[in-house]
Amino acid sequence: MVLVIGACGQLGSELTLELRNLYGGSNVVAADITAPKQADLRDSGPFEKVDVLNTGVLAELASKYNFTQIYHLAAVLSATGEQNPKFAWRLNMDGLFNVLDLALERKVSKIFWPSSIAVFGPNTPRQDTPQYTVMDPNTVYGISKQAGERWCAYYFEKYGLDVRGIRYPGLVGYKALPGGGTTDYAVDIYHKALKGKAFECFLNKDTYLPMMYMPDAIKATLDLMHAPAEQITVRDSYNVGAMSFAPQEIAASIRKHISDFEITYQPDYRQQIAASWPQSIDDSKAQQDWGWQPAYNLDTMTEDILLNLKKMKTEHLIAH
Ligand code: VAH
Repeated sequence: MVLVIGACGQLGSELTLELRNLYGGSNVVAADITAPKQADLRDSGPFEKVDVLNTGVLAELASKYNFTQIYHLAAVLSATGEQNPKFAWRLNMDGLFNVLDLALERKVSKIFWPSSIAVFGPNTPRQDTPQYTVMDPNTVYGISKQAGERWCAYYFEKYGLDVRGIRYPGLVGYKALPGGGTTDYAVDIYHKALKGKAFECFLNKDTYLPMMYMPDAIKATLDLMHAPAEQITVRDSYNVGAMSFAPQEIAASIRKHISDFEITYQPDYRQQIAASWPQSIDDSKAQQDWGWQPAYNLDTMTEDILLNLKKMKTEHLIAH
């Protein structure tokens, strides 16, 4: 049995559906603080209401199902975390400890935990950021992910717990709206473009960030989790990359399909967060250890998103 905590989130909703395709719907328990709104997620397998800070509920869940794998995705992201630093730290850290301790106690064979390029900071080399380098994160989210990485490595080294992690870049998907990230502009822009609306971007036009299309993020996660343990040489979290772009470039990519698409730039507090992160990532360790290779670039991502959003819109219109 597989448990996905944070199954209703941007990554969790798509990862849960893919895991259910792989292992069978009834073998993947979706858990989150609120029930899924997406019909495919709601109707494809069991759901459990879980607050990852409630150890009693987690223990009951582990007794009800005999989990062999846990994907712990629940976290407060970078932008939201800056609005409520203490809660972000508590949920991101105590939530991780609760899951690591549960996994240890119940002898869960594999745990996945998402880190982020947010572990890097203003003094980290920003081009081709190495796997091991200066890390001075200056957001609560980034600090919690850096600390979380160290604790995952500790639970592996001290207790032999098979915890695996990836430093995700900004993730771009069209199926579920993101919540509270600094890279979320890259999701919202497609929805606005398709509605024929101008898009106001909260980052400067030339703010380069490492980004990844959701299908690649899912592939990286499963490639890592399915790799033999002896191939895994990084036990904090792997750098993983796919592409880097700035808002002006995603706008140009959209204009290849929607020629009159307009964008304006109104940087807010999230500009400062983005400016502290790398612009490109060296993921050679992930390539060497478990053969990481992305499939999408900016233009093929744009084409796929706009095609599928138009299809969803048509199906929605037909269905109603
Ligand atoms: C965020 N989407 O913006 C997340 C991600 C690299 C960014 O960790 O907080």
